[in-house]
Amino acid sequence: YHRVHGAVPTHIPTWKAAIDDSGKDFADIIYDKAVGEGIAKITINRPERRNAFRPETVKELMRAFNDARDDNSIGVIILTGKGTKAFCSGGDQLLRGKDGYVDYDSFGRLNVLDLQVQIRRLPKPVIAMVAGYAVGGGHVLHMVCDLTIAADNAVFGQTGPKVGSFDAGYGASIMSRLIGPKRAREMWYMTRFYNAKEAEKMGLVNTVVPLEKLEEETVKWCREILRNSPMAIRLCKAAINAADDGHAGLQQIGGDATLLFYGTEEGNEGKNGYLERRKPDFSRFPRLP
Ligand code: S0N
Repeated sequence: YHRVHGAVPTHIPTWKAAIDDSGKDFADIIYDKAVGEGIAKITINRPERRNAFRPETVKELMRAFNDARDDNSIGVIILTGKGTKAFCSGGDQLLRGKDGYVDYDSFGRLNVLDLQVQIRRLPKPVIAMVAGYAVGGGHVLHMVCDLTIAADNAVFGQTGPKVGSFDAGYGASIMSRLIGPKRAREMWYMTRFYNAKEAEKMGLVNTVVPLEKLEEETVKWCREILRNSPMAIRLCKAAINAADDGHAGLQQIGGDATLLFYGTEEGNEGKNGYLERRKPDFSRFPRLP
């Protein structure tokens, strides 16, 4: 294989700041694209709060993910946190009002749930690049990503039952799938923290690398994915999520089937018949076994 494709390059790409079609700058995140590479990188930029998110942070993350989804030059998205101390420490506890997180208006919000769904449904791989703490809602964010590359200083855990919160959605169900129900109960009931090696053993992360190699390794994984068929990867993501995501999972994979069908002669015969005001002729298409 490598004789045909050559070794995967490991150099750090040239990152270029990106914006979405609103034209507005980002304040809580950094959004970059790798020049000529097909990789987008979304960085939570609140290191003074260990990259805790507030509702505005989540809004910006959703804008960036939406842009990366729509940009057909992008094939893989990295989600990370600024600095080496934290990937993300969950919801910003200083902004927790009586009914959720409050910042840009007076309503309490739990909008990180929409972000989780967005990452899960996005038809391109999302890779969590984790240095330092991935805890609370930050831990759930890495779990909903397709892959996690951890630095050797990474720490994983749920704090909810200690600080008066919990994620009984993906935070519970995806964790249970990843590490099994016994371990998931342990993580949630005990609120212990686990180091990178322990997390790897539990199946929470794909690999652990020295902190100084984190970006290099993550980009290498992106490049390796980008060599493969985007449609095959899209279908694999949808298929792996389908059963767990119920009707929404079926809708995603069903939509992908429709997308492929639109590209066939058979699909176009239906459309052409309608536009040409004639009966469609499907007789030449095989009824496959
Ligand atoms: C991350 C920890 C372990 C790091 O410890 P360390 O390195 O000793 O640093 P600290 O001195 O503790 O922190 C440095 C500065 O950063 C601030 N800070 C850290 N985390 C947060 C945070 N989450 N919110 C606000 N500020 C934070 C510190 O206060 C400190 O600031 P200064 O220097 O000014 O004192 C450690 O910091 C830690 O344990 N952090 C808290 C982790 C936590 O409990 N997070 C919240 C967990 N809950 C959620 O995430 C909610 C989940 C959620 O969002 C959700 C889920 C399901 C359904 C809905 C929702 C929803 O609410 O939307």
